[in-house]
Amino acid sequence: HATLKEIRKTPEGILKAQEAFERIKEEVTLPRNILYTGCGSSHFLSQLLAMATNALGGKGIALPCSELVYSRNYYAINSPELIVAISRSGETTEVLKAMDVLNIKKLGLTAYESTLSKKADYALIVDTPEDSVVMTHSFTAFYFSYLQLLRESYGLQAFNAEEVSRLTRDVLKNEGYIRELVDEFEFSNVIFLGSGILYPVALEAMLKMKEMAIFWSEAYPMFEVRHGFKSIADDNSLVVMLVSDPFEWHEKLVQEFQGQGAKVMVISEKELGSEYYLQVAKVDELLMPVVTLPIIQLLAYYKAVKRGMNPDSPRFLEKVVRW
Ligand code: F1P
Repeated sequence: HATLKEIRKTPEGILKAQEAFERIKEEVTLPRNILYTGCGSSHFLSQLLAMATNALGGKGIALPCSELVYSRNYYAINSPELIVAISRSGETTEVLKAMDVLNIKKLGLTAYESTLSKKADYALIVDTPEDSVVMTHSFTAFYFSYLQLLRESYGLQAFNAEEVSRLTRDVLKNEGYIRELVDEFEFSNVIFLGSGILYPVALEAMLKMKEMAIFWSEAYPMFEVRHGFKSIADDNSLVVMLVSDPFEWHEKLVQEFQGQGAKVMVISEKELGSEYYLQVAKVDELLMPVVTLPIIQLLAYYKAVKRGMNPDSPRFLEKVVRW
């Protein structure tokens, strides 16, 4: 499947991301106040980038393109200096429309020379083309490339791309473990949990499950799940916890779900008493999406295969949504 090949290309994608960053860094210095927009996975990426902007001292807000076009009066859009429009294809109708709503500079984040890249004042083109309908390694590469630009713009040292690429290579070594998990435990629903920068990763994981495996999935901010939502978890459920900086609440949450009969998979630097555990290296928190995304993509991929689905071209979905 193209999808699997593309997930496996993540380490190479990080190097392509670095090249794209190096091409644009002399031309563009990002301002402090930035509005991010995209559709589907690209919207979840816009949430990641808005959070990274806030964490690094700027002000970022993220809206799905359709909300920006039709309902922006409901959102606190405080005079942004730049719109960052994200689209793998660069051809999605809504993203092109969203670029016209505010008369400010635009940066297009995309994989191709496209309508989006031509329409934008600046283009960050990350050379990670994909055949699959669903976004995988391009998502991770877009995130990394833009993160480098944010750091450079805000006077911080960019990350070492070679090292980050190596980290993703290590993470991908868990492919066999994930395939075995999916074979061994035939869960009938899955909940992804993450806090801060890992919350949009949980949302993207939820979408990957729905898109690739046509499978019911949920995502919540880590501890918010205890307030009612957890009722759906039972002995048929897999709960995936994406954790940076673990502390005792995380262990208590693992136990709470185990008490309901659910099985928990923890992705973190530390073991927390869960049935399944994937260790990731201790990294800067803003790099956690880079090391966790390949894992949740593989999980959705193997669930799709197990369910006899074709993750390359899922039912009812198209690579580019136009109207
Ligand atoms: C946006 C998008 C994808 C999704 C699906 C439909 O595409 O929503 O995220 O996986 O394929 O399109 P793009 O604007 O990033 O090309």
